[in-house]
Amino acid sequence: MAIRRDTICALASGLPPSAISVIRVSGPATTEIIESRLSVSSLKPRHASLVDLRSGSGAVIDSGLAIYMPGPASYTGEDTLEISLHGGRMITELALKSIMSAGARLAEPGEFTRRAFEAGKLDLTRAEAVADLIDAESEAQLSQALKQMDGALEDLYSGWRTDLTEILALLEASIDFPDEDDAPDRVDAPVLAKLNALRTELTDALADGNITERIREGFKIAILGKPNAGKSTLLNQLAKRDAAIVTDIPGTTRDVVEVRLVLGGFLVWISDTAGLRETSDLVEAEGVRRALKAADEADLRLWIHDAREMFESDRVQPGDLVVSNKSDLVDPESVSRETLSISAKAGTGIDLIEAAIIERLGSLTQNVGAPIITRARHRQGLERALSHLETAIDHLESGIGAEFVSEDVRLASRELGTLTGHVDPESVLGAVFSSFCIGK
Ligand SMILES: Nc1nc2c(ncn2[C@@H]2O[C@H](COP(=O)(O)OP(=O)(O)O)[C@@H](O)[C@H]2O)c(=O)[nH]1
Ligand SMILES: [Mg+2]
Repeated sequence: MAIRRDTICALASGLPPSAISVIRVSGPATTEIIESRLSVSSLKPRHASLVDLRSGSGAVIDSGLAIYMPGPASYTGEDTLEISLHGGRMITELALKSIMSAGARLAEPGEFTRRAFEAGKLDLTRAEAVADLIDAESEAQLSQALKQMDGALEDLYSGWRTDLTEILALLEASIDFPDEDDAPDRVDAPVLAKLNALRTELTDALADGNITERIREGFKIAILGKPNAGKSTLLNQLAKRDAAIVTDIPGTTRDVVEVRLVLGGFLVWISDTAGLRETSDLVEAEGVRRALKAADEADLRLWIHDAREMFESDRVQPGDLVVSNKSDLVDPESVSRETLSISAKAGTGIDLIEAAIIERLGSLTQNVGAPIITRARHRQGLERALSHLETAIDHLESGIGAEFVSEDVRLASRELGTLTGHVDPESVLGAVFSSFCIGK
C-alpha cells in the first residue's frame, strides 16, 4: 500500500464554541510540529503535558494539554498528537492555521480511520463500525456497532473466506495431481459438501429479514387509513411537535411526511401518509400511490380508523397495529378491548401505541444475535459471493473441470475479501470513508 508522506490535522471534537477543542495531528511531520509550535521541544510519549501552542510568529494562541503518541502504537499507526485547547472559535481557527503552516494539511472526512485501516489496525467492517458508533442515536444501534467494532462481521466474513481457501486447496490438488481415474471422485464429494454447507450459511445470513440493517438505519413505520381518521394528529402526538398539517378537510395530507424518533431504544422513521380513498384529484391520487408504497416498504403499519366506523382493509399484514381513534366521540363501553383505543386529539392512549410499537420491534429483533449484515454494501457483496458459489456447485455437478470450479470459488472469495477490505480496497475505500466526519 502506498506510503503517505503528508501530515493531516483536524478538529476532532464538536464545533466550537465548546468547553474544549481537541485537535488531532497524524503523520511524519508531527514531531516537527511539536518542536516548532509547542512550548516544549519534545513530549514524553503517552503522557499529558501542559503546553502553550504558538503561531508561526511565536505568539501564544492558548495553553492546553498535549499528548504525543508515536507510531506504530497509535490509532493511525503514525506519529500522532492530540491537543486539547479551550473550545473557542478563534482559538480553534488559529490553532489549526498554526499547525498547517508548520507542515500539515486539513484531513478529509474519515482520513484518520482510513490511515488506521491502511496501517492494518482495523478491517473495513470495523472502520464502518467506528462511523456507526459516532452516528448511533439509539441503544440498539450502539450495541450493534460495538459488536461490529469487536469484529463480529470481520470474523464471520473472514471465516467464510478461510473455508473457501480450504476448498481451493482441495481443488488445486486435483488439478496439480490428476489421477486419471479416481481423482475427480475423490475430490468432488468433499468439495461439494463444503460448498453446499457454505451456500446454506450464506443463504441463511441473507434471509435475516434485513433486521440488523434496520437497527442501523431505523425501522420504517407507516401510519395508514382513510382521510380524516386522525393520522396526522397521531403523527404529531408521537413526534411531540406539529410535523404534519392537521385540518378537518379530507385529503389534506398529500405527500409522505416522515419523522425520526427513538422509541424503546430503537431508531424509527414514522411516516404519515395521504388518506386511502378513490379520488379524481391528480395530486391526491399521487399521494395515495405514495401511501401504498410506504405501506409496502414499512416494517410495521399502524391502521387508524374513526371509532364511529367499522375498520376494514385487505392490506393489513400480520403484526400490524389497528388503532381506533376519536375515542372521545364514542361511548367507552362500545369500544372493543381488543383494539388500541385512543384519542389523538386529546392525546390519550398515545403511550399504549408507543408500547405496542416497542413490543412489536422487540419481537422483530428478539432472535438477532451477533450482527451479520449491517449495510447494503455487505448484503450486495454476500449476494455476489453466493451467486459465484452457486455457479461453482453447478459447474462441479456438471463435471466441467476443477479449473472452472476453482475460478468460481476464487471469485466468491474475492467478494468476501472486498467486504473486509483485504482484497481490492481502492475500489471501496472512497465510498466507505466519505460518509465519515472530519477528524475521525
Ligand atoms: N374528536 C376528535 N377529533 C380528532 C381526533 N383526532 C383527529 N381529530 C380531528 O379529525 C380531523 C382530521 O384529522 P387529521 O389528523 O388531519 O386526519 P388525517 O386526514 O387522517 O391525517 C381534524 O379536524 C382533527 O382535529 C380525535 O381523537 N378526536
Ligand atoms: Mg393527514
